[in-house]
Amino acid sequence: MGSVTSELPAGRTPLADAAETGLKIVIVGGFGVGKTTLVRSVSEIRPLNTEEVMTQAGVGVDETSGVAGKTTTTVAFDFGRISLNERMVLYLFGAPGQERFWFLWDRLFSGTLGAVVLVDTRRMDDSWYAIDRLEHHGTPFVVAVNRFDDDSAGHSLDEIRQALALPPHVPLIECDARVRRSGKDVLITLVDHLYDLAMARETTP
Ligand SMILES: Nc1nc2c(ncn2[C@@H]2O[C@H](COP(=O)(O)OP(=O)(O)OP(=O)(O)O)[C@@H](O)[C@H]2O)c(=O)[nH]1
Ligand SMILES: [Mg+2]
Repeated sequence: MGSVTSELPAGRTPLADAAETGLKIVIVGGFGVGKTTLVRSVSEIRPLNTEEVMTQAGVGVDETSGVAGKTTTTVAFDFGRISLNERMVLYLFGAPGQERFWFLWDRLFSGTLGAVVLVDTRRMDDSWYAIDRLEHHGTPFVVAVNRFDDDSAGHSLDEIRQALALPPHVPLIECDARVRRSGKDVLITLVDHLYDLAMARETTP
């Protein structure tokens, strides 16, 4: 495990004939952490996005502090696809980040093999809900810190692990959701983690 065959830019890529294993992965995290951006940058098909323009009507409802410049928000989910190798395909579901859409999450988690929690260190509190829900569902996850350019505090991964009270076995990595290679590395980390968990289950009597 570890290498991704497709280096194609996002576009229409037919699914390989040999593809036989489809894994459902969800991307969760607080409002505006870059979930849609991540699905968009790694997907080999043009992703389905349910973005809506945030309007004046959302002022006071949509929580935009810390995400100035953001003009759209996900209202249902993002959907994308990436082939990890000839046989294994990941289907990516990006969750909506705003609190008023959180009721959709539990449905989105059904049949999910694993999840990525995207974290913006400027608004770390937003990550709690995602981590709580995943732990509640027993869905394995990795945490990826999406570093924004104006992240002046520059907390180390150790500090972030402590702040989120993450157990040592949960992988924690940095990424740039805008960069395809970086997004793929996050997904590979998750798949490796799932593999390790499955192996550990097999070897425990
Ligand atoms: N500078 C910088 N901007 C980013 C990064 N990732 C995402 N963005 C921008 O941040 C904004 C929010 O990204 P989205 O992908 O819409 O965030 P989201 O998590 O899907 O948001 P909701 O679905 O509304 O919760 C967009 O304008 C992105 O271009 C990053 O790593 N660095
Ligand atoms: Mg989104």
